[in-house]
Amino acid sequence: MTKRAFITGITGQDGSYLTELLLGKGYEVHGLVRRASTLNRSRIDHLHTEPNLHLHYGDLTDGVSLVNLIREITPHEVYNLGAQSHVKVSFEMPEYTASTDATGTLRLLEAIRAAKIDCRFYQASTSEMFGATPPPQKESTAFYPRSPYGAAKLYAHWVTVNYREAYDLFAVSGILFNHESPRRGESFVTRKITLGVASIVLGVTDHLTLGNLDAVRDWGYAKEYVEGMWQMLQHDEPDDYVLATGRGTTVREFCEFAFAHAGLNWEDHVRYDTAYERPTEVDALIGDASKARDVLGWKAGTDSEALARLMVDADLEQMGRLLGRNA
Ligand code: NDP
Ligand code: GDR
Repeated sequence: MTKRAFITGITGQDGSYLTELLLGKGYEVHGLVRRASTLNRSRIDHLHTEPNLHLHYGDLTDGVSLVNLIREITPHEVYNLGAQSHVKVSFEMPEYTASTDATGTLRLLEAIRAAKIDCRFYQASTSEMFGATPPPQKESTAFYPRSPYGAAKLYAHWVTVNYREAYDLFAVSGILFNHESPRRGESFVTRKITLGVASIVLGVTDHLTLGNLDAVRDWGYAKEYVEGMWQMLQHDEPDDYVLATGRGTTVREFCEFAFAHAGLNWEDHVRYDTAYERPTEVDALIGDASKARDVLGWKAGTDSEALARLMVDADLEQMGRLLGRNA
């Protein structure tokens, strides 16, 4: 039997890697795409001739579209990756963030419940839910979100747990720490840094402007994390799992790794601007993923230094090609 998966957020970083993974496993993949005045599908463009990939217009803020799609597709697995995922932007668009990330999850769960289908549900939860609680953080650590994004995701997490307990839905919440790749959105700090390095090497600019360099994050490689999402849905019992590398790195250290890989000294090129600070910051996130390792056999294989190198290489290659130059 061909399994059908429905992915919200298919055009995002994780959605694109997950689609590749599921197509490779023989799934029929259905993805939710938002209508925009320009096509926003660059991360999945290379898959457009795949006969098992189907895209549908819809939005997490539009409950009717979700009800219709779930009824039409009758998926065996639903991955809810769609979100307004930028923490700083959530301070500027708190209501929209709540509608997409919190109520959007509720809308999707209700659509599944109303369709009365037997389907497994994955919720893209986040280490941002731990917020101010000091590391190491694991599944039983107390939540203390520090942004409208973190608070919205916490609602989505708890409503996922509630639907599991109330309606016996196979619903899991993957509490993922930061994960990056060459497909990472350009305004997240790792990608901003690696793009900055490529721009400096190729002579497009001579500096990069950042905010808080002291924040500690646990950065892993997105391609490995989507494997963990899939593994959570294949397990016998629905449960919640942290995915992380277990290593903390400051933004400053990530700069060091990325600039050094291109033979540069970060201090010669990085400037500071308060505009990139947040009203409330999350100081340190370092995950303990031992439950995922013990129960699922999942383990991160790429640390922040290797990640910085692979992202710099990809940006140099891509930007060099665009500019018609070699790095
Ligand atoms: P991205 O920002 O790369 O992708 C977000 C996706 O959500 C895009 O496909 C976007 O569509 C879609 N989207 C945004 N708003 C809506 C909406 N209103 N209705 C439907 N779809 C919408 O995120 P990532 O791939 O990095 O992350 C995937 C998920 O995992 C997100 O929920 C994120 O919050 C969560 N997460 C991410 C972590 C990370 O480190 N990457 C860590 C922990 C959790 P469009 O392309 O049209 O903008
Ligand atoms: P984060 O990622 O907020 O952890 O959320 P981001 O890369 O935006 O910030 C990480 C840390 O870097 C500091 N920082 C800057 N951040 C950005 N974006 N731009 C800058 O110029 C800059 N300078 C310093 C930030 O203050 C912060 O401390 C990501 C998202 O993917 C969420 O969706 C996800 O849930 C979490 O990771 C886990």
